[in-house]
Amino acid sequence: MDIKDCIFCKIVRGEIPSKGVYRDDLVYAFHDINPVAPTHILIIPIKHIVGVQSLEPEDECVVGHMFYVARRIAEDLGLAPDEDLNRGYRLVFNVGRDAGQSVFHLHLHLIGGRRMSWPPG
Ligand code: DGP
Repeated sequence: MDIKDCIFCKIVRGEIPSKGVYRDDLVYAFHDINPVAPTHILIIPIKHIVGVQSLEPEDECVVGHMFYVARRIAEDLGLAPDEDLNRGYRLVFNVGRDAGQSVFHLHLHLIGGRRMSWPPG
């Protein structure tokens, strides 16, 4: 697929509206259109990367930054575990169609606000 047709590239460029929660030079974070929990945020690189399956060594910094931004957003939204390690949230990369990836622009799901079970479906 051409980058110009990528839904998340269009969101980054503002061609598709989104409810943003954070943006900097490397990443953009916004509310998932189809939330699976009270809080469901997607953190994506500004640069088009298909997914974890296509990461290159030069992408290590942006992936690390995605996790740090996820931590900060989770704290801002009151999801961070307390001193007894209660509460919490889940961070997920779906990698490939069998794992549930439907948008082929790298994205980290930040999901929280309810108890979650394991293993995932
Ligand atoms: P995945 O299945 O892991 O590829 O997750 C893709 C997510 O992207 C899915 O939870 C729904 C979300 N999504 C798809 N299209 C849009 C959109 O146009 N806007 C927003 N905010 N989220 C979208």
